Amino acid sequence: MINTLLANANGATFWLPVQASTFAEVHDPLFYFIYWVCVVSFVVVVGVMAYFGVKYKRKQEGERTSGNRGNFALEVGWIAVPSVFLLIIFWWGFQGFVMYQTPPANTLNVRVTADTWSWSFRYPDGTVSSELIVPVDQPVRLTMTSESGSAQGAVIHSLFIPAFRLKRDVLPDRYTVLWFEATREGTYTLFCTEYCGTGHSEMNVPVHVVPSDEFAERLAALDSAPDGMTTAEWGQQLFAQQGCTACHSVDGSRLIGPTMQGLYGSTREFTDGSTRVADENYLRESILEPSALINVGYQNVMPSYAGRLTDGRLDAIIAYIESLAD
Ligand SMILES: [Cu+2]
Repeated sequence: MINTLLANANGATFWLPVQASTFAEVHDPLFYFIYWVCVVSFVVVVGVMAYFGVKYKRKQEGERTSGNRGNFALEVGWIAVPSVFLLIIFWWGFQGFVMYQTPPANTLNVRVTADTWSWSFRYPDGTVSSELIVPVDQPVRLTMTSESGSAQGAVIHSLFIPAFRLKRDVLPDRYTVLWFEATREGTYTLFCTEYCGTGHSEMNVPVHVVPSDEFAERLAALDSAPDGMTTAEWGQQLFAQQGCTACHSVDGSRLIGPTMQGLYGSTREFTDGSTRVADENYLRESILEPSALINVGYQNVMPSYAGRLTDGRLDAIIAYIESLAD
């Protein structure tokens, strides 16, 4: 088959990305079944139409059309044959739907929070990550919700991992559940696939599928700077990964929130009339409880990052903001 010829060793084809989960193995044959049914139907219908168009074209004035009033067997045929194909597609798809809806026992349970505009993944041991890290060949269950703690936060997102053939909406004030079993080590991309505002395009994060025996190590490493990186450099990376750049510039330009350039050590004026010098404690409080003090000229739209950053990561982000002082 043409698709087999085009397929890479990792299962990717012209139409579909790499196959990295058990769902991909169920989904892809059905996709190609529907695809080829459509191709064949198209060729037959358009072919017959073109042939008849030429064959029955009126060739001279006064030529009369056939008196044919119908063909019962033909009509039964063109109702019955497509119906059989539709039932096959329904039954096949329904099997996949049931599989999709029923997580097995003994899953690794990850809580997912979508925010404006970042993801956080919380593991059973309390570790929080902005990228999804999962062990290979183990079922993972995602319990997802959209953060509605801030004025702009209550929007619908949608989690999409094409390599896993996985997609479901992430809604405020309720949980939606997804599960998958990754079958191939590597790094894939997780997208937000529901337009959710200014920073929507910032919501692409890597999904790391790692060997089971490295998984615990990878989670533990989330709380310290990668090798060869200073704390402030790590903070810069986290600042981008956490989606902070969607609202805070680092070059002095004005976005939704104040710029980080020259912020540390400056005197801030707040909407309640008070002022305060931006020191480490102010930065920490502003990240964890952003609605407590609102800078004059700005709005109360930032979501709280409490519980979404480990202390090590929070320190790194603060170190980065300090490095941007004048
Ligand atoms: Cu989103």
